[in-house]
Amino acid sequence: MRVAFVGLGIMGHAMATSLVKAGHEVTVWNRTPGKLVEGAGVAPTPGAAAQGAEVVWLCVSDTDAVESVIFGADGVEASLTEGMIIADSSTISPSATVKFAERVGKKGVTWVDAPMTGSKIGARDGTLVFIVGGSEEPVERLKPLFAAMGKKIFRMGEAGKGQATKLAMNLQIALIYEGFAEALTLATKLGVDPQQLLTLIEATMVRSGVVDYKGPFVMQRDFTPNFPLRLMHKDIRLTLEAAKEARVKLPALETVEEIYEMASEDGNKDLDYAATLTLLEKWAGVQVKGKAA
Ligand code: NA7
Repeated sequence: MRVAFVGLGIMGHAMATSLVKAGHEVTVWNRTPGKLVEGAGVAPTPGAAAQGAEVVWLCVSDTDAVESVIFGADGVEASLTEGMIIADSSTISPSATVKFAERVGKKGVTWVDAPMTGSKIGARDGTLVFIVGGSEEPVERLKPLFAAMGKKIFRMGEAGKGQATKLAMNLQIALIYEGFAEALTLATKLGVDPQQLLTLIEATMVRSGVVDYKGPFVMQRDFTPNFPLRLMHKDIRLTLEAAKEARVKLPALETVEEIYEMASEDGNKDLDYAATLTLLEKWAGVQVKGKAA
């Protein structure tokens, strides 16, 4: 398929590379020039990238970035023609997604929100899981592209429902990790070996995918970003906004948001979100260390 790929960050670069490897005809655009994908064409603007494309795939930071690459100066909008699909893998506001979908719908263009989970490693290995909102027909047409970049798709309903579900998923990741980080901090302060605590967690119902994944990194104090703290913080804020719009109260997430705010102020925003642990350690006056650290 002819695909315009907009946004070559940690995730987008790997995803566009997977599309090229699967034989699709890809043209890329990135805000900061100089980021290239081997085998793909480069366009000077998002609008130019979208010219003649069947699908415009987005992977940019946030709601404002999506709005600007689609509807801003030199944006995709001027190149939209009937039958095109915009697929958005950025994690953004569900209600803004519905508005964007309505606006491009007037030109006969369908919007599919396709945020994903699987982080940097999933994007590199083409094993992402896509959480999709949009009508069945365009989602079906996108299947070869999903297959090139991921291992599974879950269609959750019409446009916006992918984003809504993604926020509900990240809410859990943030809270589960925070529970793990608080447990490690308390146990260390009370003189328990954190490595032994991790072994116990893994042998009991306390075990979780989040801890399976993050535990080994934390034990080695490796906070290089698989999923940067600043992006998880953005998702937490989006979740709280969506909750406010829907008049839902999320007291635990509100507290975790404050921790992310302070951890960012402490200079951790470009590290992995696992680095929120370092703030708890600072307050407790301890450092969690596994045997390998
Ligand atoms: P990164 O690595 O922070 O990359 C973000 C990308 O978004 C990068 O290409 C940025 O371009 C681009 N960006 C950011 N703001 C804008 C604006 N205003 N206009 C155009 N392009 C912009 O994030 P990830 O790849 O890890 O994640 C991307 C999304 O997937 C995000 O929503 C996650 O939550 C999930 P730059 O190179 O900085 O010029």
